[in-house]
Amino acid sequence: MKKFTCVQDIGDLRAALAEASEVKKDRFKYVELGRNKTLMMVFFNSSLRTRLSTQKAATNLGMNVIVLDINQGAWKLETERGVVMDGDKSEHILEAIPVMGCYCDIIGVRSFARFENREFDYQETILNQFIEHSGRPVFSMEAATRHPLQSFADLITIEEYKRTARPKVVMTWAPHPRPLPQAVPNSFAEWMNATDYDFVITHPEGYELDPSFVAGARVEYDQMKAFEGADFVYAKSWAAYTGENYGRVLSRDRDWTVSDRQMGVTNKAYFMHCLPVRRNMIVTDEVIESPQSIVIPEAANREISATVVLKKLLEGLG
Ligand code: AN0
Ligand code: CP
Repeated sequence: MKKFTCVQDIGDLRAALAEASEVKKDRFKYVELGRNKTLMMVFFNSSLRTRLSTQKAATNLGMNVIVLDINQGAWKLETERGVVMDGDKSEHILEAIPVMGCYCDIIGVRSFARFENREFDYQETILNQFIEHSGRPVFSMEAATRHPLQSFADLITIEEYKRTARPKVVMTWAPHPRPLPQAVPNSFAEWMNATDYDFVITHPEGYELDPSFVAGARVEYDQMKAFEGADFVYAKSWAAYTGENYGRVLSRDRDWTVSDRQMGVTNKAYFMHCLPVRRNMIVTDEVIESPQSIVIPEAANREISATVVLKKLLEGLG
């Protein structure tokens, strides 16, 4: 594998899931693979799980790890070409990226949507600059439009907990005080659409996602109807995508907060969320603390998805 930014990059999902369960049985099985190889993780945004699980995955594979927080100690980076750099940015990303590439073998990048310009975000301008200019295999640690390490971990988790061959998986929008990226819901939809699950998306009007991610999924605006018979409930807040409203919060309606009311009409659904989660905005204390909540095993699987992805990138170094 030469890069990992979307579901297509991982190849056959069955094979990837088989690798995940192999790694989960013995996470140090490939500890020789990464000897004298260096992973650089570059963060433009905060992280707890991605930072820790990806570093752990790299050490499972015997790699060295360098972490750079762009906003804490690095020079402020200009990202647009052609700008006269007479403001507060000291360095251009077009030099910074190839320099980073000099010191490592693989680069992970976290760079969220900025919500200033939908085209800039949806063209994955920052991630693609890394792919183009670093000279190294690049993987996404959540970019502007997708969070594939999360979605892969989500898929592993559903496979572990599912009670029927073709579970009903419902992704629901939930309220949040601040505008959050569409990367997690886009990516989850992309990965669910690559399976044969019964996948339903529910959200208030105005929160329609990019149609290329929704693809064949069913969209149901009535949340209670969507939850009927669900085996998995996947909650996430996101800001509006459509037109003038791009990046805006349109609703803080706490009727959409996942509570026992909605969980009561499901097929004893498991509750999932990528975390961090705002309690009593996204989900009630009762639901997230219930035995049906699998948010911690879901987070634990981030180590597994990252180990498989780094293993495949190391194998591709040649
Ligand atoms: C981020 C998001 O919604 O994309 C990261 C989630 C993994 N969440 C926040 O910024 C709170
Ligand atoms: N789920 C997830 O990616 O969490 P972090 O933002 O803490 O890395």
